[in-house]
Amino acid sequence: MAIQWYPGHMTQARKKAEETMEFTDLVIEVLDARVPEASHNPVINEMRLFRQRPNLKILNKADLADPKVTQDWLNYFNAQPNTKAVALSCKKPGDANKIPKYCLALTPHRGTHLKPLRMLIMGIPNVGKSTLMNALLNRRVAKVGDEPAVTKSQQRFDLSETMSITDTPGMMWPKIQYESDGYMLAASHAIGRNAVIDEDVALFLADNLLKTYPELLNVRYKLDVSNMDGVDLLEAIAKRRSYKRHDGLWDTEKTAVAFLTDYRSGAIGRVSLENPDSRAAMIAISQAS
Ligand SMILES: Nc1nc2c(ncn2[C@@H]2O[C@H](COP(=O)(O)OP(=O)(O)OP(=O)(O)O)[C@@H](O)[C@H]2O)c(=O)[nH]1
Ligand SMILES: [Mg+2]
Repeated sequence: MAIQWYPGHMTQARKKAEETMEFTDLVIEVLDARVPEASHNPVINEMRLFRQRPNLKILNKADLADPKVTQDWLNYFNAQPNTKAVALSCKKPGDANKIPKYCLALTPHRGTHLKPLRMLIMGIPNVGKSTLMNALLNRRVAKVGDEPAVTKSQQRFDLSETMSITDTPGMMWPKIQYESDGYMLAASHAIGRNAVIDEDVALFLADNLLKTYPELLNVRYKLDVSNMDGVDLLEAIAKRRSYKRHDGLWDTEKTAVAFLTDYRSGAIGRVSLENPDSRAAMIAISQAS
């Protein structure tokens, strides 16, 4: 089942972003460091390139991602033109302080009283845009929360007399091209729960993590996961935790939610769901079929 989520308010958010882009000098695109390409909205790129705005990509939630894979992604993005990529954790005090410096380096003609630097924070839902905004301003101006579509409208603030910053509502795009991207986004909580079935998403996540981080799963769930597939793993977790329904069957829904929560909170460990090589392979297979 392909996951698609494009609620009505995002059409409005897109129109508003297009308007603001005209009066923007640089786009700060916030990505989820665990799924950096899957969390990249192609529509944001179209808008940015139409106005030829440079791009600072932030691989946020780096505290939850595999540091080695994050470094591979930074090398990959930093090879792109007119782009600078950095990894950070907006929740860590001080981590966002280096952002203005990177933005100024990308826009050498802005950042003066005459020509202030106008930055626009964009990205899909729940990647930490508003957390970044609050960190940059060092006060809580924007509401944040671990669910998609918390921010409903744009908010602009002055960082200094020569810099301003605008937070925007999370934006999806009308059609997610690759099925696995939909699952990665749902696992990472960028997609509304009304558009997904938790058990399906948990199964995708279990299969993905079994391939790349079996040791972390062994430790977290006190199991031997060798020879297990996703279904086996979720059933083993249900058994270990005694998640049973009233009718005596294993509670697959409760298990799925617990497993997803463990991933989202970092309880399994620092993991990435894709790396540049796995992404290239996924695209090659998809194009061949
Ligand atoms: N672990 C971790 N969590 C983070 C980080 N940045 C943000 N979060 C959490 O991610 C969740 C979403 O943060 P928001 O700032 O509301 O995300 P947003 O992109 O503004 O989301 P929308 O407004 O819904 O589009 C919150 O629970 C934050 O606490 C980070 O660097 N690390
Ligand atoms: Mg927000």
